[in-house]
Amino acid sequence: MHRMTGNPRPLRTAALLLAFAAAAVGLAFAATAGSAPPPTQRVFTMVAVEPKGGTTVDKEPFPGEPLPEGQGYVLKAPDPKTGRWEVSTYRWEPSQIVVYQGDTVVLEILGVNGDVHPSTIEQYVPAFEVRRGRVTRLRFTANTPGFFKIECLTHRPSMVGYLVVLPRP
Ligand SMILES: [Cu+2]
Repeated sequence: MHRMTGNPRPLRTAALLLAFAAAAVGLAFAATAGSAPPPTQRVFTMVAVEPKGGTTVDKEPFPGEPLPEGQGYVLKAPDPKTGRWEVSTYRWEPSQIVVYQGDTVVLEILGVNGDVHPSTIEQYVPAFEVRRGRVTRLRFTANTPGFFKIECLTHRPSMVGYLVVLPRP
C-alpha cells in the first residue's frame, strides 16, 4: 500500500534518463548514417548577366555560321562604318545551385543586364520575374531530389541553370 502511493519522483527521473539516452543514441546514429548536415537554410545570391565580346573585321572575320536559335544568343553584324561586330549571351550566374533534400533554399537574384527575365524553376517555382536593378527573393523547401531547370523563358537556350537537390543519405 505504501509503495503504491509512494513518491513518483524516481520513476520520473528514470523516464528522463531514458529520454536522454534515446536522444543521444539518435544523434549518434544520425552522425554515422551519412555525411549530410542537418536540414538548414541556404542563401544564394545570383545575377542575371550578359557577358559580351567584340572586335573588328580587320582583326577577326565575322563568323559565318549563325548561333543556336533563341534570344539567349546575340550576334551583331559588323558596323558598316567601324567594322566592329559583337557577340553576347544571357546567363544566370551562378548557374548551378546545389542543396540537400529538406534544405530551405533562399535565392536572391539581381537583374543587371536585360530589362526583364520571366522565369521558372521546374517543379518548385511556377513563375517569377527578375528586373534590372531589383532583387527578386525566392524561398522554398527542396523536398524533391533531382535536377530542376532554372529557366528564363525569353533568353533560351543559354539562360538555363540547374537546381540540384541531392537526396539525403
Ligand atoms: Cu532572360
